[in-house]
Amino acid sequence: MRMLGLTSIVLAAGLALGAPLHAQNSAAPVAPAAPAAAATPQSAGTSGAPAGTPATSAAPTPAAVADPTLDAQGRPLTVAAPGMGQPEDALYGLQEQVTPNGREAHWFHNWILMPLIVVISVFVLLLLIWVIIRYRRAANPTPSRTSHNTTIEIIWTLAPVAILILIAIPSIRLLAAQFKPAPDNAVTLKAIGNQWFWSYEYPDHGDIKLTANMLKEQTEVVPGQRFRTDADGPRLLATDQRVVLPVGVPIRLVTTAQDVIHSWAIPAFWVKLDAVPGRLNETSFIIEKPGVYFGQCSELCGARHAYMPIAVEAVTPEVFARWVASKGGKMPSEGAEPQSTTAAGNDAGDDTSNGMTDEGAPTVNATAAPAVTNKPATQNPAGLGQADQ
Ligand SMILES: [Cu+2]
Repeated sequence: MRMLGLTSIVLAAGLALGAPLHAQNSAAPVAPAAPAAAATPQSAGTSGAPAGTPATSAAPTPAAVADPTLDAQGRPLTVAAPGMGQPEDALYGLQEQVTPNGREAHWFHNWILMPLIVVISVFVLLLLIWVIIRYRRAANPTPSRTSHNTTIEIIWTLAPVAILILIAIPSIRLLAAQFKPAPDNAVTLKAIGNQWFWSYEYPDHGDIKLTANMLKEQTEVVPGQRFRTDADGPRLLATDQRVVLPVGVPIRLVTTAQDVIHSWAIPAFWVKLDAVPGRLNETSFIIEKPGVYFGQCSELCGARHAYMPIAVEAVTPEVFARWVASKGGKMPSEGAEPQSTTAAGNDAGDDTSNGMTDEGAPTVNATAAPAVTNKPATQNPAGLGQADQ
């Protein structure tokens, strides 16, 4: 019985390790009814820009193609929908998953781990209650002097082992799937953590660089500056620029950081990947549904850790191609070479080097390259960074 109790403790500990996802779901704020701000200019600092020009912070040239994700005023066309890709009021369990790995993990949690934990916990509880009642001093004045029973000892050793092996099979399969290298036709997104915002690069799509800062509330900005509306997303999760990715296409996510360790996490994608200075971490996923998905930095990284959200807009590959064009980039197929040969010597085992560094330099310490600092944080007070370091 002790072994069984131990097993349930181990399982419970495993569940607790998975708890940050829950915590993130429930701790993230729910969007309050923000004042409608349809008439407010959305692009701070670009008042002179013609209508239709997206308020990009890092676009190298004025784009001839209009950004298909923004309207003429620069507001996002795809409105963040409650119940999809964002925390929900009173949501019990995980967010709806929109990647194959996420769906499998969700199934694993709901149909293997939770039932198993419940059954074992209830079984151990019933045994305890039975022992407490049946063998109390009043009911059992002369206790048995039995100290060994080989049969029961073999059972309570082997049963937990069998249970753990049964869990290990789907668990290791899922673990392997999460770190399976992306295929050659994957879209590479490089996410760079900074104190305290995310910047992004699309190394396979020309020189596209984005900087995403959290959108502040209307009461927190000076008149004329862009602030969050419900169309942008929930409070503390909406960003001034969304990461645009195609659906149905493998995404190769590469993370690194500029200063301290951050973590790029989107609960609906089942993705949480640390962004470590001087290192490149990689994972891959396929988004199955168009929509807007939100996440947060998930590694305690300093004073404004809670204010560096992640917003991803998943669009069809056609819209993605137009978005790339609007940012002055180009699809890999438009280039002189196919994507799989853009980086010299690039192959499946070496694909983190694909575009990560300029001259095919080793990927180690790639963040030392100044190219990462495409733009300072526009909304973070300058003094905070120094004070915290
Ligand atoms: Cu961070």
